[in-house]
Amino acid sequence: MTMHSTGLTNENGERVVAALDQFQIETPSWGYADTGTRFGKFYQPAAAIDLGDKLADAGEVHRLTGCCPSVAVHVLWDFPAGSDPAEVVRLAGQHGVSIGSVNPNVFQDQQYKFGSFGNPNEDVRIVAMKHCRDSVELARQIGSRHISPWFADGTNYPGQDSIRARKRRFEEGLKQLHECLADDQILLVEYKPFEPAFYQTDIADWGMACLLAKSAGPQARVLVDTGHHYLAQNIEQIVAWLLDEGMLGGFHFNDRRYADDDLTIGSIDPYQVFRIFHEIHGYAFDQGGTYPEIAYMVDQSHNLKPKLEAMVQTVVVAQELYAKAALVNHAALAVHQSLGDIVGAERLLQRAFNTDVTEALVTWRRQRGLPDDPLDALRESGYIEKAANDRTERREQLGIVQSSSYA
Ligand SMILES: [Mn+2]
Repeated sequence: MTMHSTGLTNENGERVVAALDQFQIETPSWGYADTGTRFGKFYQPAAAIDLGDKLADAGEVHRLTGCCPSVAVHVLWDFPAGSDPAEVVRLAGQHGVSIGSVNPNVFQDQQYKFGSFGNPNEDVRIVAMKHCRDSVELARQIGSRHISPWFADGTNYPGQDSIRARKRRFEEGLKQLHECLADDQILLVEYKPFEPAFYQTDIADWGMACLLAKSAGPQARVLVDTGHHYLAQNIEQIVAWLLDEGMLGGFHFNDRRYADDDLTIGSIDPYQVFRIFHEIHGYAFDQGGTYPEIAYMVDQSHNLKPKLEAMVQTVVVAQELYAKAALVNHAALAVHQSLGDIVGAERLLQRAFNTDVTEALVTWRRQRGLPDDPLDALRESGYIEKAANDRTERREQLGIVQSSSYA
């Protein structure tokens, strides 16, 4: 058997390289700033103060990993009134990244106490729609293709509002929002079973998201946030169904042990992430090797781990699991499946999962002039210490207090 310079067989080495070449991950601007749980924040001296810092950090992650060329932005947090979109695009370019998905914010303001698109008050629905339409327009100005609203909508008590009326308000709202998309823009519909609403969330699962996306129009897709599922839910099955329906638009990567924990991906259950990626590689194999367009994004905001380290760790773990999943021999798998050979089929997955792809990843990185180990390189670069010093000084000048109280 000939060996590739990756330590794998030639065929497997090529599979890993081909997989990594088309796997890009968008990091979130909010993952670089001081954010935390609803109970409190633990501030980090190196946390980004403004959008410039966030873009610099995202640029550093891309410089180290070579696979994170875009940054997701939050309209309210990153584009305060009066900010110039062209200037933001220029700033991103200066840091070697581009602006990716645009996330409207219809959950933070006081008026959204009873929801946004699902709110029983039409005046609030109009305000929410205007913000979302403005976000689509902003996305168009900065050349962003993905509009990714997250709706905190739902109710906390039985009888609080009509579930069917809320459903219809969402159908109407998403349809209206879809109407203002440019031809190449995609509306991502994200779902979540609970929190902050604890009786019913208006878009609670992939089925509701899929129905709403289909009724909204041809440019709407479902966004799978890996943390937004009940315990024991088979996420790869959801992914397989969405792929088969042509409705999988993207992912928000994170891991969880209980609910929406926003832990680094693969920290709790790497085999689940592997199985999700396996469905995607299998789908592409069935399509003659063509991969569907999927927006891979990170949705994590670390309160305990150093933010930049957690981001790089997330990216390299995702790459590793994506590469492992690419090693499954789909033709052989089909044979096992047709013979009813369950053990043989399962072993193909287990063998791929247990294959050490470290060397293959190093080879891929060296060929692209990237550090062998992006996390080691980050630690050795002194970037975090420098950011901590510079930003602490700037906070003092700006009078920003990283207060220990809840904010
Ligand atoms: Mn999310």
